[in-house]
Amino acid sequence: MPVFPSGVGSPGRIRTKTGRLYNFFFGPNPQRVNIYLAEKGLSDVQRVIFNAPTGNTDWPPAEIAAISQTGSLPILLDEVGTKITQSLAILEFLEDRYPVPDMRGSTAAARARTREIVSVFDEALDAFALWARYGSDLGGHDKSAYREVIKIGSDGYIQKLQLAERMIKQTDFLAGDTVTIADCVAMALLHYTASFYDVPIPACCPQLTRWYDRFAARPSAVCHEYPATQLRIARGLMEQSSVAFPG
Ligand SMILES: N[C@@H](CCC(=O)N[C@@H](CS)C(=O)NCC(=O)O)C(=O)O
Repeated sequence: MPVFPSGVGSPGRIRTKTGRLYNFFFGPNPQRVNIYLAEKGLSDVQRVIFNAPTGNTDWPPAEIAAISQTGSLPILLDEVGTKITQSLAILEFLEDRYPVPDMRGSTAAARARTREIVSVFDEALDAFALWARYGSDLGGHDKSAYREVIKIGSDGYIQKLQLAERMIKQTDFLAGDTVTIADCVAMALLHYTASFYDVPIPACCPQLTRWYDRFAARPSAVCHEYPATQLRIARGLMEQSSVAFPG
């Protein structure tokens, strides 16, 4: 059953202009879009929010199975039936449909910079997902058989954050002086790694840490509760997988 929690994440004004977004309030890909909608101030998208799958529930529900082969969210369906099943494509689509306020950059160079930073955090998520899948008790794998995979994932994650640290400048936001989709993508990832897996931003990334602390205080960055059972198992990924960050 879809849920419609109140507060920051509640569904916007219901109109059919841009169709319907199916999403969770959980996970780095769904949260990219939730943070974006809040920063954009966009209420033209009808939101249908599902409880995060717990592993014990039947997922996907019929409403999602009817439109998706994988059952993975977010999915945006527009008013003429266009279906978009990738979070970054949803952000780009909404930027095309709603150019104001601009959250990509006003010049080709500014847009390229935004996309560069988005790509770095997207790659960081891929590396983190590998680490978490094989290094967390949540994954249920025999960790000793996956030491190399865990190392590739955790090293890759740290290297991408270090790359981001070198790329960002002394600006209020990651790609410049205004909020862009790069902030939404980075915040969704770093909040997830910190608050679900208990993995902090490494000390070698002080600029990124300062940006995170500022952005986390914005209303858009509010995160809803994680499923308690999964959270209990997930916390402490570094200890669970014997990974330490470089000093
Ligand atoms: N590449 C996709 C990935 C989406 C994705 O992995 N969604 C996860 C939540 S983070 C999900 O729906 N998991 C539930 C499932 O697949 O059963 C995107 O960026 O939108």
